[in-house]
Amino acid sequence: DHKFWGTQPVPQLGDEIPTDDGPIESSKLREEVRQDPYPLPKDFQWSIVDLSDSNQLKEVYELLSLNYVEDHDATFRFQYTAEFLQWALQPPGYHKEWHVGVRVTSNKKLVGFISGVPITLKIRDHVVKCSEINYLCVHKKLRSKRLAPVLIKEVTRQCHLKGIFQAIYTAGVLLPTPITVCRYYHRSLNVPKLVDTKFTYVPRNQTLARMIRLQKVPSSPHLPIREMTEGDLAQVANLYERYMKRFDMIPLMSLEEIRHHFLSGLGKGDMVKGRRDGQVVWSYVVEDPSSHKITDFFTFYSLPSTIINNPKHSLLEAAYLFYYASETAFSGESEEEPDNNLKKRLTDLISDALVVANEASFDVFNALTLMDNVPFLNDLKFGAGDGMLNFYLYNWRAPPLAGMKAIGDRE
Ligand code: YNC
Ligand code: MG
Repeated sequence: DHKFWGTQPVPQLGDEIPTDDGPIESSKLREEVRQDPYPLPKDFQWSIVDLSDSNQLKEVYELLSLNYVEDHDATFRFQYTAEFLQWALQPPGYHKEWHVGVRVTSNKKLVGFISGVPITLKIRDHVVKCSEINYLCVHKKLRSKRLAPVLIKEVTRQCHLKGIFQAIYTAGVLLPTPITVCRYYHRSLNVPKLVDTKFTYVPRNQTLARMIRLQKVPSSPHLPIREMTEGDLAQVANLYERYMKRFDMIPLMSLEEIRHHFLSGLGKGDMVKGRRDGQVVWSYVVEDPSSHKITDFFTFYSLPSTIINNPKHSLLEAAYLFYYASETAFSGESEEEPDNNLKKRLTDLISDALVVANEASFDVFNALTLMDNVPFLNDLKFGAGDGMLNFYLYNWRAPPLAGMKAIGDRE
């Protein structure tokens, strides 16, 4: 039983499966929204965090790097970088009021955080202005004191004050009630390190040498890929928009948003070991050599994890598949399921993403069972992980989405 979630406008466990889409409760006028912050337990205070201030950015980075999501047996913990957090939390139209912190009143130490960013979702036939909620975190010493519900209610109030009444969020934990669920898949790049850190293991009847040989990534790409540039954006935005029509729940992105997600966060300076200093996102296009038309693109981002208590390695360098698209989707017979041509093309395209990630010294490449991923995951030697990612909508009732027909996100 969910003392908090039972009070919220989300589909409750055991409710009938909805047959149509729409809000659960209606929007309020600005003056009907609660004007004062929710009360915190004594000794704590609210604090809007200004992420343009490098000191405050560092405080969020430190809170998360010590207290954020760990895997089930506490071997790995996400270590979002400061550059990543700026990229993820300051997209076009962001509101600093949606970066909500909790501090200890006496010494001002940051001990709690939750964030929202604006996102326009298309959910089947509905276009819904939402917030995307992420980075909910309470310091390990303050767990199980019901601080999380207060953080959630406060960020909800801040969204309401900006006229936003729906949200999307993801979590590994099961809450009332997912709209879809995806599994994480992992493609090993640095096999010896993944074995050393127990991310993966050498199965019986297998040797490390054989595993390394089997997982070897080609040294050059199949397709004529190059880094995406500013001049590609109009074509990339157009291809993104048309390709994403294949799926039931997608973010609609303006040119500005495309630019932010794919071309900010490229880092500065020269390439060292396949990356620039502070690089968060990798974006590549395939340009047709004769027509100069952009026919495909892929993007992935860097999200390292701390390796907890390992004598030899302290950081797992993981790349996560983000968005991609291919014109091949429009030349086949079916516009829905990936036909064989599209499946072949995506296999080549994402195989090239593996080449780039390997050159950039990533240890592992991760992807979820969404979009058109499932058909190429096996061919490209991804293995099923034990992590699941549940997708949730706040204050939006909708029939469940078919597996993999949902968007990606940055968890
Ligand atoms: C979670 N991840 O069920 P009930 S994901 C939502 N998301 O409530 P307490 C969660 N709710 O069941 P603790 C949740 N985890 O009694 C727990 N809950 O109704 C619920 N971990 O609160 C839980 N980050 O304060 C229960 O728990 C209630 O001290 C218990 O704090 C929880 O960012 C947490 O995994 C997660 O830092 C903060 O464990 C803490 O344990 C922690 O006693 C490590 O809380 C980091 C971690 C979560 C990552 C994420 C998405 C968050 C979405 C929040 C919901 C947004 C709703 C939409 C709002 C905007 C609306 C508009 C418009
Ligand atoms: Mg708590």
